[in-house]
Amino acid sequence: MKIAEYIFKQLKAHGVQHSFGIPGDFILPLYAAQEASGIKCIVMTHEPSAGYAADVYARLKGLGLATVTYGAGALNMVNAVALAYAEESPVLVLTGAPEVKFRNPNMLFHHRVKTFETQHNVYREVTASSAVINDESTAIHDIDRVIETTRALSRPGYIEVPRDMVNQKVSVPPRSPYTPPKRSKAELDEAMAEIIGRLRHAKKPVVYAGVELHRLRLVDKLRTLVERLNLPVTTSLMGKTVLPEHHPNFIGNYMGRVGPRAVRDYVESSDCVLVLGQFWSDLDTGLFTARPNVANLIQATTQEVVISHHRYTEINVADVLDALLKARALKHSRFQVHPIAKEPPRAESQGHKLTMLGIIDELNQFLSRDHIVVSDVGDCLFASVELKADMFVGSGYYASMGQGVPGAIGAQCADPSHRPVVLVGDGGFQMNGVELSVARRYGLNPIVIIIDNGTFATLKFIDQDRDYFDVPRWDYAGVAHALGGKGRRVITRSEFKAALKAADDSADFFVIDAVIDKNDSSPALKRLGHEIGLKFKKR
Ligand SMILES: Cc1ncc(C[n+]2csc(CCOP(=O)(O)OP(=O)(O)O)c2C)c(N)n1
Repeated sequence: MKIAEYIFKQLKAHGVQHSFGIPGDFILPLYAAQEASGIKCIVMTHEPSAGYAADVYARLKGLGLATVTYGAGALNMVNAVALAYAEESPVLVLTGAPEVKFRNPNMLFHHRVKTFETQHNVYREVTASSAVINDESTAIHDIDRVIETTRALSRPGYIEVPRDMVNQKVSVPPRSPYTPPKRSKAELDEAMAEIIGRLRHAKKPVVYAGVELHRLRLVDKLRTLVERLNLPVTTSLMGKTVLPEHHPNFIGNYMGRVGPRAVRDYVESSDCVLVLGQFWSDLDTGLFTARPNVANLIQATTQEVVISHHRYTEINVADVLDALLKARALKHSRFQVHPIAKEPPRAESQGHKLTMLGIIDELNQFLSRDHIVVSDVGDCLFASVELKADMFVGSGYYASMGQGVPGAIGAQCADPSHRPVVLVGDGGFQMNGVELSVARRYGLNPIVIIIDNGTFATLKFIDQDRDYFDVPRWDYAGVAHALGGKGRRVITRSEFKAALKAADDSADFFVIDAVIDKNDSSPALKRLGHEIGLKFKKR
């Protein structure tokens, strides 16, 4: 079998049906093989977008593929792959390269930087596994290793195939699949005795569920567990929709003093917080203001299990979930989901003009089980704390602007049964909103809501108003029309509501230019600004 045939056959076996990229001369033979394999390449306008689209595709399908040319292409995508690494998304980067036989240091092929290896060296920093396929005898082993590691660790992988290796024939040895690290039964027994003991005696337990459950494909097990034991569940921004938010056991997003007060009170008054697959970053914890009492914490991640102050390093969150589901001692346990205190009514201060609060409230009425929300970075991400969604994707940790529109393309390719609703700031949209022309070309129809405040509001709330935060005003509805879709500018809440209805009725992509005041923001961004003021501004 030819090397390229083998790569695409393996990727298809893992459910990959699309790739995202831009062709270039060093990757043309791979593109031809990709086409022959039946994997459809979505050609984006710019490589960072290919990375973002592959990332969101990977989050939803368990493996995503970005196919980019050597140097100018692959190096142009590094930031998006860094995001995927930081947020544990299994993206495979497949790149072409100059022929092995021409790799003489004195030969200056175009797109080369320092050496032929520069690109691979850069990618080593943002991937969990990588290989340059320059030897037929190890090719199959290397390809298997990178694909399996990408899946198992849910972190990007990198395969570079020089042009003269693409169609080399290799024999395929019997597969030696990835062997996961050994688990300790003794550790698991001891930890479970403690976890079950704590749970059984808990008066007000709560599950704080994180994004790793999604990446490790454990969301069904989480749901079974919380329904069986009737456990309340909170998530952070990163873990948003690990449990669909219309589920009766969901109590809201927990982000310390930046999230809703009632959720914070619930979690911080719990005597047993079962933290599953959560990593504690600054944004996710509301600048580390999420501080449940460590003595009440049971934390299980992909790496270890920590109970109060002691840790077990040879078991992980998957082991704990499995053991909890099997635990006979919990068979008759049913806990209580205490009612969440109602938030005080929110004042719409600006008459009938559209505000962030109005946008959130209207979206909460509009969003259904048929939508997936893809949020860019900016106040739209903070506003999402108060959005009730069943499917949500956002860069809540690495926080790279520009993921929204291309991410929606990846989302709709991965799951055509959910129409993407993109939330994006005007700054974020100006980075790569033009990818909507790609959406149109491939028959995709996201609804794109641009929070048009004429400024980098997030930075303004963190710092103060500055000229260099201004975002030039564009005619976004006009841009949508020029790219072949529909668009509408709205300045009142009722216009926004009507635009959502029109977007819902439209089969084309639909841009809603939601104009709000420059000084307006979501409640969460206001709270974040306040916390930043307390922590950093006085320095
Ligand atoms: C790729 C990238 N560049 C720069 C930043 C820094 N940054 C964080 S928020 C922000 C402003 C976002 O502006 P906009 O998209 O208009 O959203 P708003 O804050 O106004 O809601 C910037 C520039 C970033 N997070 N990502």
